Amino acid sequence: MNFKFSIDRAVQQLLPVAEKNNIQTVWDRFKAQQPQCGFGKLGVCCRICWKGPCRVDPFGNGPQRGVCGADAHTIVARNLIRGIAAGAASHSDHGRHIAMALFEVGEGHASAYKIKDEAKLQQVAKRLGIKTDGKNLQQIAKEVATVSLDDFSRQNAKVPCQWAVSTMTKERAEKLSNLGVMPHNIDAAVAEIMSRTHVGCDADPVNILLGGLKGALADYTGMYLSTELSDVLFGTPQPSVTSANLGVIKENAINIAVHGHNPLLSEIVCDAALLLNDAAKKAGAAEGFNIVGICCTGTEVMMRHGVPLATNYLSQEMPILTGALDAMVVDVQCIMPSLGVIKECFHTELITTMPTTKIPGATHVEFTEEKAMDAAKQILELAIEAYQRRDPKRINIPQYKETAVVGFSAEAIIGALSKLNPEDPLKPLLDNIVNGNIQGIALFAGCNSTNVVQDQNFIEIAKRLAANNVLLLATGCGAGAFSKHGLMTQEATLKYAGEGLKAVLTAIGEANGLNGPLPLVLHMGSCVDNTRAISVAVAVAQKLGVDLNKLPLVVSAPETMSEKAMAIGTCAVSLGLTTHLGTIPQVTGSKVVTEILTDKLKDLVGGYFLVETDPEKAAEKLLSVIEEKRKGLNI
Ligand code: XCC
Repeated sequence: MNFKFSIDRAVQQLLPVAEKNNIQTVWDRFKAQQPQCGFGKLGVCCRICWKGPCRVDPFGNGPQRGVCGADAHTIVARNLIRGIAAGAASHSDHGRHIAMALFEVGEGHASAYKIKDEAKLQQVAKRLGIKTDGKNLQQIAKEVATVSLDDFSRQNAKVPCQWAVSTMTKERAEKLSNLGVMPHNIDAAVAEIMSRTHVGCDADPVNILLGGLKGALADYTGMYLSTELSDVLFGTPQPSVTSANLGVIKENAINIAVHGHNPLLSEIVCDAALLLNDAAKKAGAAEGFNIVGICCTGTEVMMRHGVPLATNYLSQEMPILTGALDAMVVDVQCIMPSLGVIKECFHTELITTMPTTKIPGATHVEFTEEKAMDAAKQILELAIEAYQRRDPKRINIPQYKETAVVGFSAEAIIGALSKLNPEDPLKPLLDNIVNGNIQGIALFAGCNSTNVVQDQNFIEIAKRLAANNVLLLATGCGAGAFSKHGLMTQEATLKYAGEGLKAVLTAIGEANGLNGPLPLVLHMGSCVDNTRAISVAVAVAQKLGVDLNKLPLVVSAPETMSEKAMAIGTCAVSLGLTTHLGTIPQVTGSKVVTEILTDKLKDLVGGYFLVETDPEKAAEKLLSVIEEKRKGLNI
């Protein structure tokens, strides 16, 4: 197959290395899978029971129902919402882990952790209705953790998840409650999806999809508390300057990549690397330890400590191919099993850390909150040992890296705006939206996929929107793409932003002493951090006295692939936002489901999915949505 795999030049440099060494990469395996199963792609393959697998003939000639009688609509809807359940479970398990760590801190255990952002703890407590007078920080932490954990265990279905209702507009919360899709318990919402999609239960595609919305809102709840409680424990991100792409790997250092999603261990690895840096130097690495990031764990430490990002999802195998990565430490989610195979061809130590994510070929160092520092030290020792095995002749570090200004939490954005108007920080943003300097806001989220030339859709759509004065925000692997390609810089603003947008970003940048504009794309964090963008949107909506679906705000996941992304996308739609997908979701085998997702949901919740694989057309469509919303607001 002769196609371009990635626009990332570092990847382009290393793919021939893989070929020469007979190493299969994600793109080789994608090629080997062609042609992929058409039934699966349409979502009409059902593997829910052992009478099957069954599939519906999309051309109408063969069977139209599975053995049990489920038709294409039932099958497609069930498959989709099972994906949403898996996404919600993943994000929420991450959230539970953080909440448990906060609880331990409140109890006086888990000595590696402390409360780094007291103001945020107070603010979260207030939002959750917890009285704080006369209580010390530890007590407050424990109560916040307990109320958060209640969102995983409440049995009274009449009481909604507190992290959901307390963070959205009142109107939205009411709408979703009236639709019966507001979850009362994250775990129950996931379990409900699994049970209603068991053989012989829910067969009505509309009802099934409503279950999916509920699952997506459980995902929202889990994401929200993950982000906020991580800020409490590790600090709320503030802007800092760092860099991205494989050039961040250093020949003279012991390079350790942290990969996955959960910051609980990677934070401590960063602390331990500072403490033990001399050991690395003693082992011969002049520059000591060099921690770099991959995927969302990378993003978490990038946002809080300016740790450089090596790469995003699709190219996660590449750091090993540089021959200079000594250890890759993984926690949970988006970790390719192939890493265990590829690392066999190099000296790299692959280290798994979570009981639920073990990979054949990896060394397992079990992580617990109580013994976090011990695990981190053990990991550093393994990296030092691996470094001794490094073969200098095989080192091939692509010298590509771009500056990236990162760390735009909601607090950081409001803080920057407050330099223009301390009494009313949102006013300058609103004024500029009203006067058209900023036409609208686009949040880029989601993954990379082999179905798209890596990073291309992100970059092309963003440039087009920026030229049309759309303010750009990004999270997850989308943010990874922008940071690797130099779009999180002041230079990118000067080069690509339309005049209005440039003027606003420059005014904010100057007011904050940056001697120039804010970067073209604001890095808001990992995927759970999509809620940071939602929190700004909610504040804007509340100020305007409208609901979220009225705002000129769009979401784009132009290279999406994971179940978590299915959950996030559905959550954005449930919140009323038009959500673009640049890959075709596996639902097109059902006209009913496709119509609901791309059209009918608009009447129900205000949001819907806009599917467009062509980046140019996608940008045009997103711009028309923004225009339509502006008209609706009479601006
Ligand atoms: Fe995973 Fe978060 Fe997707 Fe990236 S964006 S591929 S889910 S790492 Ni979350």
